[in-house]
Amino acid sequence: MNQPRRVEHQETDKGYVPVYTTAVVEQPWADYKAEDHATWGALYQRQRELLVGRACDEFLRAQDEMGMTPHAIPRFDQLNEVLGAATGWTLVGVEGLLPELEFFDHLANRRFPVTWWIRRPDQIDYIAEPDLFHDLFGHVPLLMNPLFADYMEAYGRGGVKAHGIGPEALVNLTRLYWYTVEFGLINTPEGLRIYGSGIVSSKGESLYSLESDAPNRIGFDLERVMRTRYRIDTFQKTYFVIDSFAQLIAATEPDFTPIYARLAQREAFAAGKVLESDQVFTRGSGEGWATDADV
Ligand code: HBI
Ligand code: FE
Repeated sequence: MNQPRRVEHQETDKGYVPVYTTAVVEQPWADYKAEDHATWGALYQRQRELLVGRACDEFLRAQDEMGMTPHAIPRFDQLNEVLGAATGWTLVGVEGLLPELEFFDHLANRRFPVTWWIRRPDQIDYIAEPDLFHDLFGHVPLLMNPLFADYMEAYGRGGVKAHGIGPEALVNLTRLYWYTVEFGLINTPEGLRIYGSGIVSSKGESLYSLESDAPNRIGFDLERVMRTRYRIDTFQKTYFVIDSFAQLIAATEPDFTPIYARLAQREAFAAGKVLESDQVFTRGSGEGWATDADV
């Protein structure tokens, strides 16, 4: 098959206009340039140094178990052997962001879509859209963890159902993904640790999420999270903290239909709001927060 070429996304003030393609593509491993492998290696090295003592042990251990190294971009087919044996998950190559239903359907079938291209060297510190580094370094390792692997499948199944219920249900469910899979923290006897992919794949947010005084850090509560708005172009104003991956599984056990009905009657919360009922680990100073309205 002819090798996919990266679709150049038009840059906008929001960073990018997502290319919502649904095609599954082979990883063009032989086509990666030395520059691509060097970008992977630089990002891998830097994040692994940063994440010792910051990422949860399950993440770091899983990444090593998968045989990921800074020496070259990992091969999806090799990772799929290890991942398949561990939890039955498979990586599939994609062009970029998928329409939500396609994305949910992959997760519901234990397929994780991984962007096949990696950012350019000049984007090493920030890229708005998920590239190979965000997906492969950030999302894939925890799929080795049986509990998290179950959560991701349950999330996909829930997403397919939410898509059938309507757009408001989807918004609520997308917030759950955002504040757990992408930007979640976990409490451990040694203190708060990172498990969210959006954090572990970002140098700035790996530091900010644990060490800045600006954000709130609040105990995870399913409906509280599903009512909390977020922005995609700044660090989080609030991080939600789980006690364990088992807690995530337990939270997604019930049928969400009555929850969506309840939430439809209630207003959403601004991203930086702290509620009386919140289990507050740290109340943020709000320093440096964008003042314009939250989404
Ligand atoms: N597509 N490839 C890809 N990766 C994602 O993480 C992703 C997506 N499409 C939609 C999406 N995430 C979010 O809307 C989730 O909250 C569903
Ligand atoms: Fe992501």
